Amino acid sequence: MTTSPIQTQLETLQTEAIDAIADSSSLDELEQLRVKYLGKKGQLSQILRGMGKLSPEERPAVGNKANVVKEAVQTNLDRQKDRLQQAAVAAKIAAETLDVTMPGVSRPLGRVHPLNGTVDRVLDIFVGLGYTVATGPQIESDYYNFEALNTPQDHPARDMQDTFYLPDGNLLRTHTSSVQIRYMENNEPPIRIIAPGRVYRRDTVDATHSAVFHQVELLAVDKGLKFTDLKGTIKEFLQRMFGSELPVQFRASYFPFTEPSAEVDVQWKGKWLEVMGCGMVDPNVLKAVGYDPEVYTGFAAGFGVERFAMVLHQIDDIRRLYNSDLRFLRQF
Ligand code: 2U9
Repeated sequence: MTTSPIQTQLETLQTEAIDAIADSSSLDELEQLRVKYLGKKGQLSQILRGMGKLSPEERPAVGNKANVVKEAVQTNLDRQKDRLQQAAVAAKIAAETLDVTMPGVSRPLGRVHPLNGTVDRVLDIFVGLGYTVATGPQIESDYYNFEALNTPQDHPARDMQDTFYLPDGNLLRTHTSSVQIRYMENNEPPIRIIAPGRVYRRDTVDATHSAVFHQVELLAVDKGLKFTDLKGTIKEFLQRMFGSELPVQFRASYFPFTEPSAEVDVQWKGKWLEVMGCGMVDPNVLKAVGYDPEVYTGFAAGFGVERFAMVLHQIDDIRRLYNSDLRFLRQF
């Protein structure tokens, strides 16, 4: 029996298809080859369309051959598909491999600034004693910063602290006492509050003065509060802050918003150091917020956070707390 041209075409198709499949490098490419050779409009279908011209005797042999070719191409397609899929998985695994022996990227750990650390400790102590933290605006009116604190326009105490005035007549608060006035206006006694915050004074900057610094002030108002309650609170606070055996002394002083008033010294590294001021809230201050001074008394105290931090950490210049020198800050 002679080989018909169709059989030759089928053999050529098989050889070509198997070579092309072996050379394919992606699943997409492989799918295109399947369509090209075995698809409905593919080469195999086109060749088989020519079978109509064959004699009935020739047809079975050609039909057989066509099936053999189709199966051979399909088997090669399937094998190559498996291979490419495995290669894709292997490539993905290789790309995702994590070398746990590589050195890590070290990220420097931040730390709490000594000023914030000091405020945090102070607030912890007072919150432990039942106080609530209160805050308020840094731009204040004359009323909340001075007038309500028994410091009228012509009061000599206004010369004690020079103030930054704003063009609109408001000012940068010189203490956080304005926070306590606002709090008292909105709350009834008994109150126990602690007001931390930034304050501003027209001071010439030197090793112990800054035009911007931080204060903490405390205020308690209740029936029957006495100077001894103030002394006990302050002493307890200072001993928790500096050490339980710390010697503390109170010296008579003057502030417009407290009467009587005192300054508080602690014995630290062999010397008496002034660390804060305090006193019984002046009846005029209680009146200004609508509290009856015949019914309620109060005590208050205030101190500079920078000064506390400097004493606690033996810092010699207040400016070190502001210039963000990491060699300095890393020590805390
Ligand atoms: C109200 C009534 C009274 C707060 C007080 C001081 C004494 C005091 C200074 C310490 C160093 C400020 O940072 S500093 O310059 N403060 O000596 N402060 S009594 O008295 C108040 C507060 C609020 C309503």
